[in-house]
Amino acid sequence: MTKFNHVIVRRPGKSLCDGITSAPELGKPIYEKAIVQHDAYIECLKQCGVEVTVLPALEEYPDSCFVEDTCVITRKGAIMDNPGAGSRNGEAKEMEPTIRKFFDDEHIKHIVAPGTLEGGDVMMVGDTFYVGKSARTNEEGIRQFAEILEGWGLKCVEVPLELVLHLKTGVNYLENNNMLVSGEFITKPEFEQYNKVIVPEEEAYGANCIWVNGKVIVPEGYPTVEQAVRDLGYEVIVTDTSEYRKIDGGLSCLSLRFWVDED
Ligand code: CIR
Repeated sequence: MTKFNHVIVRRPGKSLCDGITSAPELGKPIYEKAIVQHDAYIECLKQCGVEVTVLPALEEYPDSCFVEDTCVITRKGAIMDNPGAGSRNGEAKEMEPTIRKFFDDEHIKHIVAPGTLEGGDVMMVGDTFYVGKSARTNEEGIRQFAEILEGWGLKCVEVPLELVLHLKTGVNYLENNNMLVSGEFITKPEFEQYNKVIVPEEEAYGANCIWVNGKVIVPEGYPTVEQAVRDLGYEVIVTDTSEYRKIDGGLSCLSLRFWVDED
């Protein structure tokens, strides 16, 4: 059964306003508001019973608060990503010393060039890892990822993406066989066996919710999604991520959630 006891986040920097975006019409994030939302996000995570490691901002990387894209953490070890976005590539190296506090050499692997992979393209369902082939994650990155997982007795399933940035932009697993799906993911055969909760197009951003120890954190402003998650029987925590949405960031991107055995 999935359970998390640790979460890593990174504070946004003032450079956040220069983050990559596909939606410039939403305007640039406002740093002061982003900080308030980040504080609230950390509080939500704490309510889920995890220890939160808060890393300092990295001004040279405008998108570095989206730590999910730097690393994939499985129950067998951590895989350092090789982010496909040029301006973000160095973020994985910045994350590695923190990952080393939790995992030894033997339990840290790397995706290396010409392979690229961003954690936003990876969705964990038990011991199966769905990975989106996207503009950020390429075939060679997926090949390396699958090989590492196989060595650990874990499974990789490739999902080709057509429209969205990352896999988890449009599909998120809430445990207990429940999956939030929007857009192109509604009909994908890879997800046929799950109890799919269909997110309406006008609330597509709300498909990016996170399950943390039985509670589900839902972005503020997506009432259909919120109600659907409540109807599934979860305790819901709502938080505002509107400043991050302006640069294509959602709830999952803002943290790395994992379990480590402690003695
Ligand atoms: C980017 O384009 O890389 C950032 N502006 C947003 C990253 C979102 N991360 C994610 O979905 N995992």
